[in-house]
Order: sequence, then structure tokens, then C-alpha cells
Amino acid sequence: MLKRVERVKQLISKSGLDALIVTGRDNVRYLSGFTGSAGVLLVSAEKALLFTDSRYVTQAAEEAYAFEIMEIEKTWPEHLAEILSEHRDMAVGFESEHVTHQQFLRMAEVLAAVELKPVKDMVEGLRAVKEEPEIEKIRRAVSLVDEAFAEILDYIEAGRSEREIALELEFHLRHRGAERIAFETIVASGARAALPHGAASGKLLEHGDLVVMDFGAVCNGYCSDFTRTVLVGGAPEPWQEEIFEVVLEAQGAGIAAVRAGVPASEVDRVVREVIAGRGYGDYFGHGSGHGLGLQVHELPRLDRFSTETLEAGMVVTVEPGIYLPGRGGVRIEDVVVVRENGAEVLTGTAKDRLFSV
Ligand SMILES: [Mn+2]
Repeated sequence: MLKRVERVKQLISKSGLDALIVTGRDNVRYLSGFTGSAGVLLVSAEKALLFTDSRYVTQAAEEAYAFEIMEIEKTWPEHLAEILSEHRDMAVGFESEHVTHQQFLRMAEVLAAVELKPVKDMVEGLRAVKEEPEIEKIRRAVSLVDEAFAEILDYIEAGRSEREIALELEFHLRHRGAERIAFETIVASGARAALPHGAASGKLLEHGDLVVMDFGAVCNGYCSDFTRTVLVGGAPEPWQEEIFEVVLEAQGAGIAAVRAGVPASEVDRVVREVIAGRGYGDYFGHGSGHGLGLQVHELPRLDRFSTETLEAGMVVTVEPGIYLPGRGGVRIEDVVVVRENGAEVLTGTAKDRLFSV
């Protein structure tokens, strides 16, 4: 944690700030180690303070050992104002994406003597590049989804509902040690497989359905994210086989493009080129992937608007899909670590053929 605090202190001074107020829950956790739901940090060249309420004082002292713990009795802006009262004309950054409008009004009122400056993605930018122990936690979360997927294959059959499949998947994840699921489990079958984010519904699986399953586990705070598409019963129809092959080729091309120094948008371009080249460009709307860590979606983004460059230690998904409205869809998603000389694929589940169950 100390190294992270030192790095954010460098960013604070490089941005012309005297201090930073950290309110994003995952940013608080990343910098301090504190996992509770109510914590605000103040970081400056001299100070590393954690404000929390009486419920969390003991826990905060244990987890955030590098921070001075301040118990909040009123609201955190008032406590910050007391701490900063002797510092006039100070430039204090706040996380504009992690402050409500009400909190901002309160800050502006009680911190009138300091200059409040909105900051975006400062801690998120640090979080994008993982330390090896973080990668190990993600690796564990990925191994849980691999195991749960292997378990679910025997369970999937015509007549079961998407929600039953989701429940069973979530049971396997929790049973094997996941703290929780990383996001609402997607099980989308038949025509619903054309909905890129079709949360599991009461629809029953039918013979011949493609089923897109997208789910993740959280281990030690770190997420996994995984998608495979299976076919319920028998042999695929030609169109099912074709979109599966195109998605598989695009996903492979994307993974092959991942390397330190490559623009994140380049991975998306390569993926999109394969899909468009086969005539399905209009049926792939979302980005090709995203970073993951404490959050299931974090920096960098792998889409055409991304301005980030891949760096060694980033962990990203590569997840193209093709969605044919009214018919069905296919998505394949793996988690990879960006290394100097290419991608290290963490996901272990095979993908070279359409699973038929
Ligand atoms: Mn994803």
C-alpha cells in the first residue's frame, strides 16, 4: 500500500494539486487496504488520513495501517474542513466521478477557503497496471469460472430455465470459494442470445438454442469475467457454425494483437476488421474488451475511442460477439494479462469448438 500511496502523491504534485480527496470505494481500498463501505481518504505530501465512522474504526486501523484513522461524527466534508482550515489557497482535487452533487455542494460550502479541482481517473490509472499479487487474485477468480463452467455443462438441457442455469452457476462459484458474483449473471438463449447483456430470464432452453453465458467471480476483491456460447442438443445449423467461427477467429486475432506498447484501440480495430471482413460488422456493437480488477469494468477500455496504450501488467478481457436479432448470437470472452511480448491467457476453458450439450 505504501508504494501505491507514494505513486499517488507523485501524481498529485504533478497535477499541480496540494492534496487529493479520494471517495471512490475501490480507490479507497486500493490505496489504503480498507474494505469497509464508508471511507474517505485525504492524501497530501505530508498526510495520509482515512475518515470513517464508528462502525469501522477498529477494522480501518487493522486494514489501513499506513493511514491515520479519523472517526467521523458529522459529515466528512466538515471534518476535512477542520483539517484543512489552516491551509488557505490550497488546490485540493476531488474525484468527480465519485462525489454526489449533494456532497459537492457541502464541500463547496465548508471548504470555501480552498480551491476544489475535479480529478478523473487518477487512481483508476494506477489501478490499470496490476502488481503480480493482484494478477494472482484475478487468476484465482478466473479458475473458479473455469471450474463452474465445466460443472454446468452436464446440467444444461432443454426444458431448464435460464434462471436455473444462472442459479446453478452461482452456486458452483460460491461453493468453490467466490466471495460473490462479479455482476449479474447472463444466460441468454435462443433469440435472447442476440441481446449482448441478456440477464437470465424465465425462458426455457429449447433444442437448437445457442446459449450465451457470461459470468464472473470475485476472490479477495478481484473479479473474473468469462463468456462461452453453447448449443443445446445436436449439430449446429450452418449460420450458427459460421458466426461461431467468425467470433472465434476475431477473438484469436484480438488476443494475438495484445502486447505492451500497442494502443488499446488497435486490439479493437483488429477484432472488428475480422468481423466486418466476414460481413457481420453491423452485428457487433460493443467494444472488444476492458480492463478488470477490483471492478469488473475498469481501465483500459478496448474500443475504438480508447486513448490508452497497453502496458505490461494490465489485465484485460477480449470478448467479441455477433448478435443476429431474432435468431441468436455468439460471444467468446477470455481474460488475458498484457506482457512485454504478448498476451498471457488466464482463462483455461477450451473454445475451439461450439460446445454441444
Ligand atoms: Mn466482459
